[in-house]
Amino acid sequence: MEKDYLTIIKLGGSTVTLKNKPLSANLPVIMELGKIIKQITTPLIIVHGGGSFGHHFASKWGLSTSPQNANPKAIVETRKSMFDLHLLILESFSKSNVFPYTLPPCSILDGDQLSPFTIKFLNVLMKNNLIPITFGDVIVDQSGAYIISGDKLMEIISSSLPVKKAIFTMDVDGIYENTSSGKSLADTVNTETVLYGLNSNVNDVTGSISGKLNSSFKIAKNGIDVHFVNGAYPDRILKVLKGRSYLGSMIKGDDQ
Ligand code: IP8
Repeated sequence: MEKDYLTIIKLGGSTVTLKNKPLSANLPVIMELGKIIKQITTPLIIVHGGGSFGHHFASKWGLSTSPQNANPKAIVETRKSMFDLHLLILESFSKSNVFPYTLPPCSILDGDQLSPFTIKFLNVLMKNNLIPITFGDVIVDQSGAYIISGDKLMEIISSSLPVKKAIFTMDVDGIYENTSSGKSLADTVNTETVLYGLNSNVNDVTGSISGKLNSSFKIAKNGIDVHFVNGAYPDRILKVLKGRSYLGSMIKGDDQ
């Protein structure tokens, strides 16, 4: 694969679901995202979050990002909800002739890296005009059962592949900073930015905005620009990819 070649997009749970209404997909937004993704001509890998599907059951059962000896029912119920959401996304995308190839995290990971087979396989999929897609899930290994977030998957993918841009969609316009007059959208974010509204979502077992930023700073350390846009306005994704100005926030690769 060429250097600096690939785009990775995380469709945030707050974008693809109605976060405060359990088990409700945001179908109109998913549909619009599909239409925009259809227009992306460069290689792409998609990750999606759990929103009111995965997080609903993870909170109900007390699953978290720390490994534990979990009830099998907790694992299966939480995973099933992610598959349900995933199928809704696949169905919606296929109406826009967008054809993702599903890869649950357990099929691509070797510890906290992509397996060597996965790296070859992702290339094969993209050469066959398929868009690899994965999602936050419940992992089970020797240490127990734990949630892997889509943000962590973005981090893992970007450390193994020649990613040029990473894009996170959110239900707000980007990352907000504290200012004397309250809050304002931060054009660029760095480790000095005084952030507004951290951990505002109590039902998010993977850390909400602070978890996302944590992963994003790690991605940016690999020299990759990380962009945050409102998923309800998916044309902003195309603007990012075309290098045009857009409403949103970014962390500049290597810029910390
Ligand atoms: O929404 C969480 O993924 P995220 C997945 O990307 C589950 O943090 C199963 C809660």
